[in-house]
Amino acid sequence: MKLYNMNLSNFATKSRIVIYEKGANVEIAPPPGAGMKSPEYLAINPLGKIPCLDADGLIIPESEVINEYLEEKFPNPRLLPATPEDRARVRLFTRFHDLYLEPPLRALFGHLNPKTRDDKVVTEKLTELQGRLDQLETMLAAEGYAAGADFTLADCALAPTIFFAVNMLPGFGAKPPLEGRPKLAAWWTKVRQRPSVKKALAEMDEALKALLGGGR
Ligand SMILES: N[C@@H](CCC(=O)N[C@@H](CS)C(=O)NCC(=O)O)C(=O)O
Repeated sequence: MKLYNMNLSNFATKSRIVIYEKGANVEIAPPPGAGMKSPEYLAINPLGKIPCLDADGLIIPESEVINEYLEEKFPNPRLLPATPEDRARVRLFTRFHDLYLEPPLRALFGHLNPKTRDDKVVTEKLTELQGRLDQLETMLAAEGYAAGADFTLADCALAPTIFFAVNMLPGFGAKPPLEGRPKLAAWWTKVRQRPSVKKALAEMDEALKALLGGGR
């Protein structure tokens, strides 16, 4: 099995955390050719997005589909709970992440440079993102991991995006994501200690520093 990956991608990091957590025998490789839009990669994944799993010939794009597939293929340690109700609780976080929390953050990527940013878009997307972070604060379990005592796919989905939020928001002069959100702050402290998360976020951090330093 092979995961097409870029360390800076928060979606790919979702899947790397799962691979590390499970110690799964999955090769992690960059897309072939000149990146995500190369003819070589588009021939593998016509969506031209990262991540994508080549599951011994079955091509699976979409990080959450990949993660659920990995969960079924490598059931230990389990990252989805035992009951349908608890699984639904975890999936609410992963859907919330993909559909509502991540898009306003992604919309800010093109506006990091103060000289070229569109202030109207920045204000609009920051307002949306702060609202989503408030919603996340109400959703998080009172203690432990995102959905409760156990580390789950919910934590895998949230950690890379919160990493971006923590690193990016101060650059926009925005309220830091952890400020006034005690459950999010406590979760962030805890989840970063998890070895799988620590490793994947260190890789993201290195890639981010290389990008900001112009080295990539
Ligand atoms: N819904 C997709 C989103 C993947 C995604 O947007 N990945 C980014 C990198 S973080 C990408 O490939 N961007 C290039 C593009 O959208 O064309 C998933 O969950 O895997």
